Amino acid sequence: MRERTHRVRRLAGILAASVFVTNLAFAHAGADVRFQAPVLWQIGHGAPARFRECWELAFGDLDRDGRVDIVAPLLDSVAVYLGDGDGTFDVPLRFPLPGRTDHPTVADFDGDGALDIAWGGSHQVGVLFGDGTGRNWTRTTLETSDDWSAVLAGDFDGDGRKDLASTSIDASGTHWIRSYLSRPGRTFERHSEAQPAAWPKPPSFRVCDVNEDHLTDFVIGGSDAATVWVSDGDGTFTRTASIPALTWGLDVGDIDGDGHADVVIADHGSNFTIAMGRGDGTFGAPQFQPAGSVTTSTVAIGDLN
Ligand SMILES: [Ca+2]
Ligand SMILES: [Ca+2]
Ligand SMILES: [Ca+2]
Ligand SMILES: [Ca+2]
Repeated sequence: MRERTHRVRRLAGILAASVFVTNLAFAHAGADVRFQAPVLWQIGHGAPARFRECWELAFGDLDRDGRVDIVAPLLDSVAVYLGDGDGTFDVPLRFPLPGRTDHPTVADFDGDGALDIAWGGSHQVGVLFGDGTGRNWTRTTLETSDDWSAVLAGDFDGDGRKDLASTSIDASGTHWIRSYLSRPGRTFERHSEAQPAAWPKPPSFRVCDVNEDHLTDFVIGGSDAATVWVSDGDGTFTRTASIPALTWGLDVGDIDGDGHADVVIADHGSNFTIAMGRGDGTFGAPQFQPAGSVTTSTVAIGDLN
């Protein structure tokens, strides 16, 4: 059993972001759902959040003990919080990166059964290959040419092994979708396509198989629409839908139970924008769901009752 120094139960001085640990208490009588008090950690870059700045955590069992662990972005590193299984986490382990990242993602890219961490950021896309302990990582850099990149993980070519894709902006302002299809020996087959569609930095995005062909697709937010990109299977993507909405946050899931993925968008207004999927990569006309008195900036789909 690994040595535990001391547990992180609460880190004071939250600067900009917090997360509700998945230590949830459900009362199953009727629709009465209660949560335990949240545990707070500091993440981000050690500075107050800028306008529309967004950091995201990645989740997975990095040390293969059956307990969920967390990867958090920091200014010049990622922090790995190994879960204790009761809603608490060990002291975070920091692993340096060559620059800033906002959205680390977790998947097994080399197919060895141990989760790896991918990141994109300023002049960098790379992978930290894990050994299944959560404590030892081998860093590989895949891309350095773009001013900024964000990464998505999924099986884009359908061979059963997780691949990497990035959305990026280069020094000339050109937007790119690049893909890195996983190949043996921790190598990647690269594809790059310039795209006319613009998205903010950093965008909101989610991966999902929206056209039900078992190839991972993605939905990405933009300043006037969220666009749906369906995988062609060869490392390229085709835009199949554009859902008009200023997109601060979005999520993809089957919200009406018809088996097809739907999109919900938080537009920083008083409504959520909802587009029902048809299962072929296209979506119906946007509908609007009042959000009450709050301003919508992020959204997550889940079965809460
Ligand atoms: Ca774990
Ligand atoms: Ca791996
Ligand atoms: Ca693959
Ligand atoms: Ca698909």
